[in-house]
Amino acid sequence: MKLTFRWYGEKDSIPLRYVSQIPNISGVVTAVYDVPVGGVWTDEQLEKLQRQCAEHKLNMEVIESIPVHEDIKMGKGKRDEYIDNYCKNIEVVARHGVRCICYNFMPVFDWLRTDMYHKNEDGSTSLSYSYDDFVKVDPNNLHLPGWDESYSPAELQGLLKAYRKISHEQLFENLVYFLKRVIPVCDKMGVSMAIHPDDPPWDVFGLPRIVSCEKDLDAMFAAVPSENNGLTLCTGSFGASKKNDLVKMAAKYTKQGRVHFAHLRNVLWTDDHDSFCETGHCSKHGSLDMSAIVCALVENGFDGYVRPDHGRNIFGEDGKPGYGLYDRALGAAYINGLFEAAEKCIKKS
Ligand code: DNO
Repeated sequence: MKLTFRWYGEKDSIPLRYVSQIPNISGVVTAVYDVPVGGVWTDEQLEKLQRQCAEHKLNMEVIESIPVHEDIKMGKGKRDEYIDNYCKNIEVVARHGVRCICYNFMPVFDWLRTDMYHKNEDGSTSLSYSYDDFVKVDPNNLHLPGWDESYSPAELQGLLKAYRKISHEQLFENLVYFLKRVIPVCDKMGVSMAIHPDDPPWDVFGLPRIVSCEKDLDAMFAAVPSENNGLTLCTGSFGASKKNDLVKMAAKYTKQGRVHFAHLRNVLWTDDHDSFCETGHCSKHGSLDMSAIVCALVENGFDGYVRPDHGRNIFGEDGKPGYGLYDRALGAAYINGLFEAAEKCIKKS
């Protein structure tokens, strides 16, 4: 595995000189943040990012994300133009050493939580999702933590309305349409697409979601068979649903050569509905068996990129929720330990 760490560019409160001190780190996962969704990234922007990373002996082989324009997801008029731009972006990042692109196909909302500062007993805070709080949210008057600033209320209502006409089947067709155009470019450039699962993995506000479980992934891989049509195995996203068996999924999709990137984090299911809280990375603290997941990756020959995903805010840090330094660095150390143990045990046997 190649250990990486997400870096939000120059605006990130965590400098690259700190990232480079994480044991066994190989590179950063980053993106161009100042081009609107659907726009084209430039060689200069990529060169600059690559140079900044190289100054700290970090590579830049993973982009998270090149976002997909809503017109592509909705199959609207300008989608071909936006797909052309997407293909240009694949080419430009590939020219600068990128080998893996993480993206998602969730309508309107990417990840969704009801609390960004859930207080844990030990005084740390983490992201959480409470079913009881979620059902109280009025979709006509949305105020969601972390999302209020992303769209104006009118834009949001417009989007929600437009999606009412789009079924799961239609959204899936639009995904396949997109992949049939971009995957050949990836094949040519030697880059993999790694779709990020729905987070959480179920429909929200009546919006269809189509990357939530094995059945969804099987359909997607069958429709576009190239191995460059792959997956970001985000344990915390899939793992928020009790129906997903992460150990089985890790084994199955690694064996198929589909897992190009893994986001490793743990979640604790907190009730019989779908509530969950993000915890420290160790198996003991959450509902997922992180060690068994890593074993499944290693046993099946995983050699992709890994990053510690969302950490809590600990040690008094007031970091971007999910993306502080300390708990993600502890997560990285834990992940290193799990991989070393699994790799050595497997070699011995
Ligand atoms: C949340 C992240 C996601 C992810 C996108 C990829 O912290 O895991 O926002 O970057 O879904 O497109």
